[in-house]
Amino acid sequence: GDVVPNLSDSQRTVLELLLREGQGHLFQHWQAGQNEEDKIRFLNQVEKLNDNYPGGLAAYIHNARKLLADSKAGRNPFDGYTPSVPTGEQLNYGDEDFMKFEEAGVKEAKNAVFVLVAGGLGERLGYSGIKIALPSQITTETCYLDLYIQHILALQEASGSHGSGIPLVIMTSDDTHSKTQKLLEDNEYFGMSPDQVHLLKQEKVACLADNDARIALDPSDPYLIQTKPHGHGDVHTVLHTSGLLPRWQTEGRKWLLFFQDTNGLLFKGIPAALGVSSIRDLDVNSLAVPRKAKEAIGGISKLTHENGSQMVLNVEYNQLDPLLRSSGYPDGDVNDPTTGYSPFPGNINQLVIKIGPYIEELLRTKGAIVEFVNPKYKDASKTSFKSSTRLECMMQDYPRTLSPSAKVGFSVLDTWLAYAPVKNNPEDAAKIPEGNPKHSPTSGEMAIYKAHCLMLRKAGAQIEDPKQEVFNGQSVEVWPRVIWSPKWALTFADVCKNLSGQLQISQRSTLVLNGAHIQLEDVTVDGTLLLCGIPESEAKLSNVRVQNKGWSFKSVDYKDTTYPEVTRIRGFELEKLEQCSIAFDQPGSCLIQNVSL
Ligand code: UGB
Repeated sequence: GDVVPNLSDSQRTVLELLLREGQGHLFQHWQAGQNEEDKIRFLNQVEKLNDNYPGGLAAYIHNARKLLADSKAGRNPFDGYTPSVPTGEQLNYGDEDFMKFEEAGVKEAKNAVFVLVAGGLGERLGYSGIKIALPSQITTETCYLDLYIQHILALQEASGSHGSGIPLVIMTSDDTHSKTQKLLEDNEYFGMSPDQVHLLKQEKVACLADNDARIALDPSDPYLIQTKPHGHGDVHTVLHTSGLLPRWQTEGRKWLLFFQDTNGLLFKGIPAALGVSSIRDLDVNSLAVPRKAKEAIGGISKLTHENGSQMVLNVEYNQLDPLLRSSGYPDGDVNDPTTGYSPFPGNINQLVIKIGPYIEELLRTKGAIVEFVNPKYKDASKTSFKSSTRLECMMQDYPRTLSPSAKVGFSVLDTWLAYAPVKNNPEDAAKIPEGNPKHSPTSGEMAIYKAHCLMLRKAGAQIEDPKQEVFNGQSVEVWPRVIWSPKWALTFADVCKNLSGQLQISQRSTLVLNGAHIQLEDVTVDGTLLLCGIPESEAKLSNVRVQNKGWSFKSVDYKDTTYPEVTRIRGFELEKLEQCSIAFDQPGSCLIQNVSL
């Protein structure tokens, strides 16, 4: 009473809670009559931490004690389970089944809600801004958030979405919230209506100083609890508490599509994956790609318990190797020599979840998700930590608590089509052995060109082979720089519909297609061709040959600080020498034929 007079009831409640939970050390330095404002600030923070965790701070401390004890004893969450390779839907780009799934997925998109987790800072990338503001590629400089919104708007249009359009949720954190808000406002929400976009902020959780889950104070402020991010699993908690889920269900929405911040190819697999969820009526459908052993993506595994129960689940990359070693695979996480890939499909954290069962499950769990702890111990006695730790959670762990009757599946897509994340800084990427994915801004950009070229090839176009070049110490394939907006094509059927005769593109070329109705019939590009059209225009190029000096990449060393950070991390800039640019900016049809430009 003397040390902290005049407390509100809620402040007193959390103070008593901490004392009850063995956290008296937090108050040891408190003196009567001193630092009154700091004490109130501290208790306000405690109230917030208590409100933001399902079950409050007491539950957090109890969960932490249990997980820390398990970690000290070397118990892992999958003890008693044996992993095996599960079977899922294998999707082959452009074949009949793929096209059937894509068609169903586009129709179903009107019943979808998209959820982007973008609370991470991307420390591994070493970029000081928010990752969704980075250009996905520099030919059109479309940033990731713009790219995602363009796709959602194109799906909205193609599916005949009703009412207020397809909602987009963006989970932010204190690290990313205001910059995300500003990016949206500065760009008029990239064409979305502001009420379509919901920013939900995740809060950090208290750090823990030892195995008794004693909460850590911030080293620079004795009246502040040190906090750290709780992980992307918070997305389920923030959705549960937002009150938005029942509203969407009432509006007839059926699917939630979760996705991550920097994958320039992620929407290439979404129509087919949504089609799989809808046709197979899956409660959970995870997108996957073939995985290289030790790649920093989880492995989708079938886990069979000693008691016979089974679940299909992501096993995170740091847990897969020890789990395999302890269950009869002495070599751990290694490639199958016949395929050169890990036998476990790689989780790319794009999840399609059916909204009805999701709401029921979150009501049952109060939005909580299975957690883990990863303390860095000082020594083998595991009695003290090098630095404070905290509980974490992952969004792909959602199926962990589902009943065995839930329909949990996954869909495997080609990596070239669906997965090109940007996570690693140039120095780390350059150290990754040849043949393994770099996951850098350099590789992420090149993958977008390659995907478009391979899709065109699949549709019958003649695309010259790529050239091998080195940027920022990474050897990459440079394909012709083909970019199209989702208005031009969302599916393989759209690509085929827009092409007739022969399309030929040389390696040094750039082709940008930005418009809903642009037909190419017998077109040859050797240089740069930029085509854009308003929605009311119907354009066709027939028997057209384009030749000019084009655009090329000039190498930039990441250490060269005369360049902006965004250029340095990808390792090249664009030299625009010459181009042919045509804008179809009048309503009605326009035919350009039998010319060399
Ligand atoms: N994120 C948040 O929104 N909040 C957080 O607190 C943390 C992250 P990382 P990670 O496909 O590439 C995941 O750090 O965790 C957002 C999967 O676990 O890029 O190493 C963040 O903004 C792994 O199984 O990824 O690995 C970003 O959008 C595999 O699927 C997203 O969460 C791998 O991603 C992912 O954060 C992958």
